[in-house]
Amino acid sequence: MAASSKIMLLNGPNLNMLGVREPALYGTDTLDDIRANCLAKGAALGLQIDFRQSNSEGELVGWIQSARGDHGGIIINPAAYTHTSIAIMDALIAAELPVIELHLSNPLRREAFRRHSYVSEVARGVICGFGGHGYELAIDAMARIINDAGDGA
Ligand code: CA2
Repeated sequence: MAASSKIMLLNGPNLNMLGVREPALYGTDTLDDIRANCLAKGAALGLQIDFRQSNSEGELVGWIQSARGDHGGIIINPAAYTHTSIAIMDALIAAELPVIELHLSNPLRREAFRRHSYVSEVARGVICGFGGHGYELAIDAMARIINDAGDGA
């Protein structure tokens, strides 16, 4: 499959707990449910979704580095690293790929410490507040970005 049709979809710390704890904030879907929806959405759009989750900042940085030249774009829900990780921001810059930042909740409606995102500074756009459906919206948006780039736009 061509590099541009492979999308790295990364999930940060504690998102493996989805559906098990805090359903009022993050919904009742498990990460496996979301993964299945993403793979189906990607297949419908001719995209391969490389869906991963890690609780480790270093592992996320390594995956971002490996996407360069091998994937067409990065969709990332960095979870709490959104608000703390210059390392993830730097890796995203170095990847030289379109980045979409994604959140289940709307961090701007929550505590003040969630109002700053290092990732937003390097993302093409941000999708937040739509629960698990946001993942499908992000894949749609990335498909449009990749198709437009192929058109020479
Ligand atoms: O809304 C989002 O997607 C967040 O990225 C979720 C992060 C939070 O730190 C961000 O500000 C917004 C937290 C993820 C924790 O996920 C859990 C899931 C179930 C139970 C406990 C935590």
